[in-house]
Amino acid sequence: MITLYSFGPGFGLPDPSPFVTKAEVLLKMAGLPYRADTSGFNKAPKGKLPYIEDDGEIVADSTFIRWHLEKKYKIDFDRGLSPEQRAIAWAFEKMMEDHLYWAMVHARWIDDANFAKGPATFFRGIPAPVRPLLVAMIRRKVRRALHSQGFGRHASNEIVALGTRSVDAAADFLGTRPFMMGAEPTGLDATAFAFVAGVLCPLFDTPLRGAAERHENLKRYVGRMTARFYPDRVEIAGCKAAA
Ligand SMILES: N[C@@H](CCC(=O)N[C@@H](CS)C(=O)NCC(=O)O)C(=O)O
Repeated sequence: MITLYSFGPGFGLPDPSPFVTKAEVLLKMAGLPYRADTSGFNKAPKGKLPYIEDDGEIVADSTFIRWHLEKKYKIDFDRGLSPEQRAIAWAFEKMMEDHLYWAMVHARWIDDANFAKGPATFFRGIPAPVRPLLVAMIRRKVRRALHSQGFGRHASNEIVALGTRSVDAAADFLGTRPFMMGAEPTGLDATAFAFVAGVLCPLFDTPLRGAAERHENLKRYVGRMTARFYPDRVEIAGCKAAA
């Protein structure tokens, strides 16, 4: 059976990491049995989650996980899409993963109140005497990552403006379709669901959440994906499960 190394449910989301949620939804879409293991972060081959172990083979990174599933299990997550649609799906996926993601990281990790409600809770298990030092060190690492990527050099309102443009683009593209690329879910939906739910997460007070909440179609979309892939959940990110 495939093992998905994850952080485990958090913030009311299937996983605090949109990349882990994406990998989990891909496994659900594929109909492959898997188990989640939350003890793998220290052994993560690229220092990040998710990664999977499949019959002794380790595959790290959500996109490589997707390609592994497609190759090994002869799945085409973009079944029925034209080359042009596949190109659009790839572009939207990477917009969320490599652009919107950083606006999300900024909202969760840099804003003090959001940090206290969210990421700070990851460190609850660390002995109290060393916790403040460790938390400060990891937060500094995230700040440096934001700076290297570039978003961290902008003012907060500029970061929100960039993130909002991506949220609006996703909403405008989805339009009245049930799923991002049409009537049925495709690979992009694993990513879009994970990121839109992450942005809508009611735990965090962020202008970016406000931007997403203005799009009724995005909220219904998260509810639709919840009904399809997390049938035991009544809601995710404040979006009621409904087909
Ligand atoms: N490109 C990777 C990104 C994964 C990623 O950024 N994971 C984050 C959580 S959202 C992580 O594990 N960060 C830990 C760290 O950087 O120390 C993927 O698609 O899987």
